[in-house]
Amino acid sequence: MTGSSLSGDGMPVEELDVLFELSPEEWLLRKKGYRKAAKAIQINETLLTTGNGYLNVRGSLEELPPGHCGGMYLAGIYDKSEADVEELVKCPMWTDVSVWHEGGKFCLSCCQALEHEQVLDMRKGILHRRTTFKNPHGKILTLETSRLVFMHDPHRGYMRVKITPRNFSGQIRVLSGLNGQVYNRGFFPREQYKHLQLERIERGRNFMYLEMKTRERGIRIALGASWKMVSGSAPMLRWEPRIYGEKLTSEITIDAARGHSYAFEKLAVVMTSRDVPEERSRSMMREAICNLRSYVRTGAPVEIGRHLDVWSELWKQADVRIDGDEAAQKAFRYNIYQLLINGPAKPGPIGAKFLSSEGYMGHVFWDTEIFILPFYIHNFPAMARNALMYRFNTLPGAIVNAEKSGCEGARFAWESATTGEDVTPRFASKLEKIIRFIYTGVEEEHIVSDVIYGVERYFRVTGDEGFLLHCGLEMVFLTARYWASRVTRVGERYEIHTVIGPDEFHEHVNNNAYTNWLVKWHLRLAAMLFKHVGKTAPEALRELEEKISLGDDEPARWLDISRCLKFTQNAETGLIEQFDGYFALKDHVIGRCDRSGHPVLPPGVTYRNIGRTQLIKQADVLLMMLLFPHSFSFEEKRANYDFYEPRTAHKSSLSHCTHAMMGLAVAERNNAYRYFMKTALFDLENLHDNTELGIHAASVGGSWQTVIHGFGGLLLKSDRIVLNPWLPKKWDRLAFRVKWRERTVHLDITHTEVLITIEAASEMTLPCTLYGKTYKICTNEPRTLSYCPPR
Ligand code: IFM
Repeated sequence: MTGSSLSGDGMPVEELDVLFELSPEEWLLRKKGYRKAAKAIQINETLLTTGNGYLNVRGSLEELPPGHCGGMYLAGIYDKSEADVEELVKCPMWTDVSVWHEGGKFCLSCCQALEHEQVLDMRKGILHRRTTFKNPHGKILTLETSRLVFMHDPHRGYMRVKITPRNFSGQIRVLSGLNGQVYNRGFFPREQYKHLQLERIERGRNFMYLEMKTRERGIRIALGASWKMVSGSAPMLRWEPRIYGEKLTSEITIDAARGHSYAFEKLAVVMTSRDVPEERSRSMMREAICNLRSYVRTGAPVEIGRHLDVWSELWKQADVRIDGDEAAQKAFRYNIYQLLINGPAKPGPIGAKFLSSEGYMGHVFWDTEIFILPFYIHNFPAMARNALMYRFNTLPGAIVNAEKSGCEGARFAWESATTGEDVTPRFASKLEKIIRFIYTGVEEEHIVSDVIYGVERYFRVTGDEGFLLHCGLEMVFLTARYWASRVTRVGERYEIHTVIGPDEFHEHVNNNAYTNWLVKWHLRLAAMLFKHVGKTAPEALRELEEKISLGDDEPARWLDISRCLKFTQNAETGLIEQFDGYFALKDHVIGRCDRSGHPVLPPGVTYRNIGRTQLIKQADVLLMMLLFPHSFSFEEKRANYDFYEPRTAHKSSLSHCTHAMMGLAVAERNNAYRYFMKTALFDLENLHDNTELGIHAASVGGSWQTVIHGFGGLLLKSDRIVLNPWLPKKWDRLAFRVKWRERTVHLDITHTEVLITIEAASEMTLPCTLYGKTYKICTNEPRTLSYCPPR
């Protein structure tokens, strides 16, 4: 790049170079070399996603080589059209750029890659790429790009492109596009669904505008972009905006000199009709172009500076230092990066694949409340609230679900999208690779209480009374009402029949222990809250009683069902039967793992007959014990861990983190570390061989919980901090901070000491229990506590 050239906004280009400087190696995810296989391309696209939780863009190469599965996803934008059920819509990306010379494109599918690397700078939320192509005619050209989605302004994106012809001079055409020809993957190979139709396509002096509309709900998605050359002294020979159907490009042709670099800049704005008030949504173009203009006026360096400031604040809160274990540190940082680029800035869904792909159709599962939410609760409570507000806002859909299943109250959907009505697909080709009916939407009902578990955990840590009174309570009561109408009376007790527990290998079972335990807890919580709020906020309770026509006898009935709901545990062994009749099934244990460490099913067991065995897909009873750590003794946990762990096939990404944390709870510490590393590397090492379909968000959230709640041993109660840390041998230090009711707790843990500081606006003392011994901690005064870790 030439020295002192100026960008179109009068900003020195060097300023950008400084902003784009790579962070130290520990913050970088490097993907070197190029493999043509579609799967390899798509895995990188998933891993290198950038975003801000409103709009995320897969890390696709700008020229979109054959086999790519590029896409941009916008939080909460679903559409059904011809698909079986509503799905997250793949939107046009604004990052398309390609470089041409003598009619040929520099593309990795047709050129030799003399060098190729993509580098994700996790600290800055920037994706860099450097490729040197040699085309079939021997022409060598280097392409460098840096791109990002702004964290401070979720509607904007930026990309800088630099080209350097290495061994030739001549005309080079640099195309930048917005492409409305995007499709979601269909159910069958090669099947595609088109969810967007063209609404408007315009070009102007230095801008491109594309407006698409979702076919069913008519949500308009507007993309505006400016594309220009910002440095290099080559004469620009031509600038041609072109429209081809649903696609437009802005094409700049330059007369390039060998060895010289030329830089271009793309500024993009994305908004939907949901982001602007109804009366203005008709003139989306005006909204988008005004936004783009003001963005151009401010200029990229200023915007990038703001973006970096926000990232630095995010990491200040969320970073976790693991000293002594570089591999764990780096993998774990990547997981935090994923959580940061998916935090909902507005009330909205967090899907099981985050916004990294249309895998699982972008649907929201229990993964959100049980696995992902704790990170936000402890770091960014406002984002946690936004995730829970999605559930509150979709209560009407949950009411419809309950009605459809012949019950009262509200039933959160197993898979949820726009309205909260169940969108679980009816068929899938599951593990057994045949098309089969999916029962989870009908039977996997523990989700109803999982959501409430998330509400309770949020309230316990944040103390957000406003949310509890105005949203949480209604969720708790309506779902309690659901269970009261769902249970079956059998003699003196209640049972829950025909469900699927977290272990999805066994369908149509009665009295799944996990489900029943959660329902017991849920109904008791509902009755207790009714009593408590009746005293502390009677007015709010009265309003709610009226709103949902709460019957006088309902809370008492909840309590009665809670007490009498079946839950059995062997008094002698402490073992809990996963569901009625489970112990009578054919006993098998996992005897061996394959070369990648995946459990291998015993001879004769297939995914078709596995339901007749005791093998389970993922933690079920153990997860229940993890969620209610104080309800079970060490011996009970140990007995169940010893029984269930060897019978678990870990065919779900949710399983390993649970085993890591339970391993710590039962002194299986080496196992715990092994399970933790699997969780932390789940996508980075493509452990389930499907990372191309998106990030396993539950595993990401689970790795955070394993470090903080597991190794860090932290539990925040409403009135005290509980700590039971244990660090793996090679960890010298674990340091992090969490938010706790308007306070920030800093923890710096070694093998023998905990340095704790509770940062708060006022001076007070707060109890902290470390391995059973309680200390009074004065706020704003660092305090070192010694401990002797268990061996
Ligand atoms: O919610 C999970 C489920 O527990 C196992 N199958 C995948 C779902 C989405 O991650």
